[in-house]
Amino acid sequence: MSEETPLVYGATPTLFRRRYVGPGEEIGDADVAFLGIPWRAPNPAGRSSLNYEGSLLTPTYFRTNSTSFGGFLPELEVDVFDHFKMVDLGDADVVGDMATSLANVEKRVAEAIDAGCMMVTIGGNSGVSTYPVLKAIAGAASGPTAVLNLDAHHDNFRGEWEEDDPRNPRWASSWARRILGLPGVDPARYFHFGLRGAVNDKETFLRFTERGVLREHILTYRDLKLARREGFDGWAQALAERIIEGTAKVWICVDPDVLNVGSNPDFGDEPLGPTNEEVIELFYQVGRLAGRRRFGGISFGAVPFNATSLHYVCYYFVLYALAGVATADAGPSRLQGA
Ligand SMILES: [Mn+2]
Repeated sequence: MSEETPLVYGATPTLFRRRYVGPGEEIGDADVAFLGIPWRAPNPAGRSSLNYEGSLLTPTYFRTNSTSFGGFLPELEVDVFDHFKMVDLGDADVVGDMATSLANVEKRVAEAIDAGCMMVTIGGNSGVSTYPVLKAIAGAASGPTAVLNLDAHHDNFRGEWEEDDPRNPRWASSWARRILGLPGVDPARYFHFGLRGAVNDKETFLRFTERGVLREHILTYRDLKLARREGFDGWAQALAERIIEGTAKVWICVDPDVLNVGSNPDFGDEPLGPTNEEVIELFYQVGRLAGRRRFGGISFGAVPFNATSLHYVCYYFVLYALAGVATADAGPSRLQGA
């Protein structure tokens, strides 16, 4: 680790103190590119503005909280940054006009993909921080792209973004359906893990299946419960195999409300969710099976800026997914049986 901390803007450090690459600058031989996407969804009536207005601040806080983290995971004996060079691209320009914001995000991601990078992104809310990221990844892939989306909620209301009221865009409640029409995204390769609870309505499954998603790819708490009974690690590996089979790329997306309400002290939304440990294992397995060629990236939406312990959890998600990629085909999972 260099002695001097690279800075994004003012005294804000880069993620994990990696090299900063501003707009138009050379990405060079980086393997992983991080991009902040500070877009806020309009907060719905009756819900806390922290997850909406507050998420504008998340990329900056996420970077600042990361400075004590390196890339070495003693429990795997893998240093992610020995395998992969990561750069921080700063934040995408999110502006008042939706089409411009989407294009700005897509351009930064496409440049990094062109340079051969896997992506790590953080919003902001889902929608602007997810749709154009996946668009760029899937658009550059040589075949179909699979999606592994972790969310307690469907986020799949009908309607396209061009139909939104510009002053009240509906991305946060619609993005998971909107991505299914992106070129290169195969709805039959969309996997949703952790869906549960009564925020979801009766048409939750229908709005996915009518767009080509397979019902058996929507994994609820009932699947998680069965997985625990038969052994979560083996189940996660089998799921990762199903996701990766026949795909050119895989992209992971995380809404942190997927985590069980007791998972960390700073944030919780719903009970009956996966634990941090279970999500970490799943991402590690997906990384291992995808490998460098097929791992497209991992994106986070709706992470509150002040949920510091949740940020720490997200670093594990990133580092374990990348550790999986780094040790792809290196033999059996080191977590299994541990
Ligand atoms: Mn959610």
